[in-house]
Amino acid sequence: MIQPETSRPFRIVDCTLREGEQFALAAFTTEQRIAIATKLDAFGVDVIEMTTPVASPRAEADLRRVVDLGLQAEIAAHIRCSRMDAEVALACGVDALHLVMGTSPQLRLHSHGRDLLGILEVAREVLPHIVGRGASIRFSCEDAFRTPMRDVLRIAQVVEDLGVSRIGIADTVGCATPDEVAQRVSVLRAAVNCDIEFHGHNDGDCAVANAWAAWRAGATHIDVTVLGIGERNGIASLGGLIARAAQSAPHSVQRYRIDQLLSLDQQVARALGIEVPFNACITSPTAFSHKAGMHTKAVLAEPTCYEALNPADFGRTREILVGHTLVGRHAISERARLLGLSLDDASILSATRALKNLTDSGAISSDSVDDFLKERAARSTPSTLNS
Ligand code: HCA
Ligand code: CU
Repeated sequence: MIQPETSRPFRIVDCTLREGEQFALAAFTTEQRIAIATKLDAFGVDVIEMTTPVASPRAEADLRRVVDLGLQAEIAAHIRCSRMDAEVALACGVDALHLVMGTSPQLRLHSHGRDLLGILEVAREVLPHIVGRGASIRFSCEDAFRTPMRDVLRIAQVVEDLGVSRIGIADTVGCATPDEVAQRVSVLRAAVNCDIEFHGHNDGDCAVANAWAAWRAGATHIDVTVLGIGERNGIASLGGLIARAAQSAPHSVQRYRIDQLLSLDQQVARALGIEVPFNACITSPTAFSHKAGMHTKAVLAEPTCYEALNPADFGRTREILVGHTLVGRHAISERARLLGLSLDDASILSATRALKNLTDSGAISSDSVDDFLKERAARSTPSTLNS
């Protein structure tokens, strides 16, 4: 059952340097990894998950480098449920081990080839050697939403008894809906005492909604990446989670430097060689741009008419677009006022009409609109007053 909004905070597990590295366009250098980790830490994410150190020599070296930065955030290594992987990660000095094991019929068959008892056997074999070694342990059920819930519960109870501090439930293929997530997380919540982490892919465009449903149903930790990058079309984005939370539970974002989201998104976009996507929450270039006359009229009177988020909270500014055919007279009047031009109501109306005609065949820049308005103002001012 969905619980009401809660004052319980969520913790952000940022996976940009793990899941994000599995994005088709990602190939971060050591310097980029360090810069991204440092920036994530300044933003205030609670956990920074990094690629397994057994992936490559540089993955191991960079994990050590990031651990040695001594950041506030916990540094976690994402590893298979394997003693060997865990030993390498522990030797790097990580704060946490994030173990993952496929649990769905598909992954049992085609990934590790073990049935439920086999999965439990591996957990029983590995966990006693790594619990109590100075790193917290999270055990995640990969593809949990295509795994029978009774199996998820069985695994969760066994690994909790073996001493893990958090259980992960992953929507690996992005098939879950918010209702299903709420349902599964609340059942899991009732069955275990340890923390619960949700990791959700975006194949069905529900990643942020699912993450939100997970938190409301009792998850303590939410996985995100900067810009939502990851395998295929990625997972919940940090900006999306913050945008959701800032509206539905504003208290929960107070611990994060939300004014740094824009530069964080821009930094990762640069490292990927892309622009911040046009539809990114909060940080897209047009996230606070208003265009149609009906919108701009109301926003100029009262911004909350068409803004659920205050751009100033994120260090952003509102933009009223004027160089297009949907422009309205209130937007033109405001533009004239900002330019210090005195145009009466009739002049504003005729300038708006003229602009609409002018831009019907294509938008023009705001600077061109300014020139246009200045010219109209000069024309409507008697020349004797100009001298
Ligand atoms: C992967 C799969 C994973 C793991 C998530 C987790 C997923 O290892 O690439 O560790 O909770 O989506 O299931 O990202
Ligand atoms: Cu994933």
